[in-house]
Amino acid sequence: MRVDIFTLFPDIVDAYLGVSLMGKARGEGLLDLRVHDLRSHAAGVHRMVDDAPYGGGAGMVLMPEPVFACVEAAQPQRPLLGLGPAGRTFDQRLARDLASGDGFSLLCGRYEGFDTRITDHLVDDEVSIGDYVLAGGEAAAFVVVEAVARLVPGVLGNAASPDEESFAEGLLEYPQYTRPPEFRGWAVPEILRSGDHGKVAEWRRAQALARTVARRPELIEVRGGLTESERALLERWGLGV
Ligand code: 6GU
Repeated sequence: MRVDIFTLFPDIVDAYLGVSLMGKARGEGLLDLRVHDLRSHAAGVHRMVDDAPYGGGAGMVLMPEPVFACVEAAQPQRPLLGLGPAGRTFDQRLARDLASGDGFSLLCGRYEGFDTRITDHLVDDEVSIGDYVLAGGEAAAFVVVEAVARLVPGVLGNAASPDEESFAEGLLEYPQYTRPPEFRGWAVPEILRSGDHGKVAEWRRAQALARTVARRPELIEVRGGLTESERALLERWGLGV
C-alpha cells in the first residue's frame, strides 16, 4: 500500500510514522509511506506557502501555487484527501474502504485552511477526524494512517482481531481482562475463566451491546434498534434495558 503525505512538518510526520506499527510495516515493505514537504516547491527566498485571506479575517490560508506544484511533482497515489475540519467525518468504514485499495494520499492543512481552488481542483475529497478544530492536519493524518494501516493484511500480528474489535459490527468492544485473576480486590468475571467458549462469546456479545446502549445509543439507532433476541440476551445476563 502506498501512502503519500503532504505537510509543512515533514520531520514530525516522518518521525511519528517511523516507529511502532507503521515503522514495522514500512520496514517489512507492507507500507510505502512517502512524506512530501509542501515548502519544497514554494517560490522565493522566504518559501512562502500561506497568505492572508481575501475578504479579510484572521489567520493565513495555504496558497494554491506551492501546493499544486508539490502534488503535481509527486504524482501521488489517489484518492488524495484534504484534511480539515470541514471534511466528511472519518470513521471505521472509510478506514476499511481505504485499506481495501492500493493506497491513498493526505494533504495536511495548516493555519485557517486551504485556498478553495485546492479543495475544488486538486484533492478528491475532504476528510475531518471529528467535530473539533485542530491547528493543522498532521495529527489527523496520524489518525487516518494508523487506522488504515492496521487493517492492511500482515500489518497486525493477530490477523483475526480487526473483525472482533469496536465498530467492526457497529458495536463497542466488550471489556477485556488479563492476569492476575484478582487485583486490589477487583476480580475478573468468573465466566471468562470458566473455559466455556460458548458462554464466553455470549457474555461478550451481551457486554458489547450493553456498553453501546449506555455510551453510544446513536450506534444502536443506526443498526435499527435492538432486536428481540438482543433484548432477550441482555435480559439473560442481567443487563436489560
Ligand atoms: Cl483533518 N484538520 C484540522 N485542522 N482540524 C480538524 C480536523 C482536521 N479534523 C477535525 N478537526
